[in-house]
Amino acid sequence: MLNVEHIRKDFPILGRTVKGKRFVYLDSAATSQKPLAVIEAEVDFYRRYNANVHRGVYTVSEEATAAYETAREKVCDFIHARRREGLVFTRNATEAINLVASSWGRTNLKAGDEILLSQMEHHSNLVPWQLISQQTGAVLKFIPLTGDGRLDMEKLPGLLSKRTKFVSVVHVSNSLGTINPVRNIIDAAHSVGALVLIDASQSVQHLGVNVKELDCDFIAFSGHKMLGPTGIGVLWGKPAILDAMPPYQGGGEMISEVQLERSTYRELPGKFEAGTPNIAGAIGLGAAVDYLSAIGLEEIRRHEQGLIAYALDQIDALGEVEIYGPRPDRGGVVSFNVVGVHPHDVATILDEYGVAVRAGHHCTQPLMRWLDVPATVRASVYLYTTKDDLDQLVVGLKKVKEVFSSVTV
Ligand code: 7TS
Repeated sequence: MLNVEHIRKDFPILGRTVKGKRFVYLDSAATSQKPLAVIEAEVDFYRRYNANVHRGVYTVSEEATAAYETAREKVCDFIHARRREGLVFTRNATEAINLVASSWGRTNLKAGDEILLSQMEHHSNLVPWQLISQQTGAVLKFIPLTGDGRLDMEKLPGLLSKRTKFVSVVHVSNSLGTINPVRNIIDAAHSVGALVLIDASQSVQHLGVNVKELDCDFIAFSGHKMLGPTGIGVLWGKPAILDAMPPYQGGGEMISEVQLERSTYRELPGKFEAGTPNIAGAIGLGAAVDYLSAIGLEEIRRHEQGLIAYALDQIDALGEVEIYGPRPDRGGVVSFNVVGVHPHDVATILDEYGVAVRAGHHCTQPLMRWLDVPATVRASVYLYTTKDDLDQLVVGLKKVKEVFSSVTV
């Protein structure tokens, strides 16, 4: 059992109030809160050993470089990646996916090739592929959904052929909470010779990801959803594949030798890290990984499953609420609508109760169209969430129903 009260003390922001109420943060799928260990790791870098990396021969720069590279090793261990060359620090998951779509796509795709995505992708795993499809003539295909919001795996074989060159799918849906059978998708894609990217933005911090077991070719995720700072993300790729890809951005840091007309590039992963990186962010992410590892993802997952089951029961019991996504197994999100009430109105009233939820399309507009709603309310939990938080959500939702039933009468 997680000692949540103890954990909460590590997150200073959870002690604040909003509109005179206890702050209830139910938007961890958008970004997680940060423990003191992460905040202090960043501050410590700036206070004690701030210098640029990979260039200074002086002590402080060497310390900064060592800390940056140690962070890379920590993240590698966290995702069970054997070789640090495969781990590229990016700004976020979005940049990681753009890197692959652009660098791999420009080099390897041609008219008539196919890229397979799904209907539940975040815009970050959709728009970069649209751009590359427009540039290369490659065709986008989509795995459709079943009625309860899972990938329709029966349709998968019919969507894969030797024309399929790349498959990019989300591990856990940020809007529905669906946990996708990525291992099966990876195996099926590999059997037709396609490469696979897994968008692990909503899974690496909850379920964990083992790149060795999954045998995926790339994974992408953001630091800020896993207790780390904003502005730091990860692309992990199989080193042999990354090595064969051209640089994504050019500039300092990523070169070996520069002539006026042409250049040679650094070895992996430097080739893909142009310019001064987010040193403090990487160090903060390393601290986040340490924090999560010390607690253990299995414990966190068990805690979240209890919370989600409780939330589903409580929200269901309110009546006149539509809940989206599969049950019972899902990630740490509950998306729903109070019948007849716009999600933004729900979120605004909840804010009066100190409750932060996201209302909107969650950057999954095609999925919203499939649900046939403009938007949903989404409550998402993490290791610091309590049943009291969910009770406060329910109190707020009762108020929403009360306010809107009097409006319609
Ligand atoms: N993929 C998934 C599945 C996501 O949930 C998100 C962010 C991203 C990619 C992009 O991450 P970024 O850090 O590069 O922006 N999802 C959300 C969300 O659900 N609410 O706010 C951001």
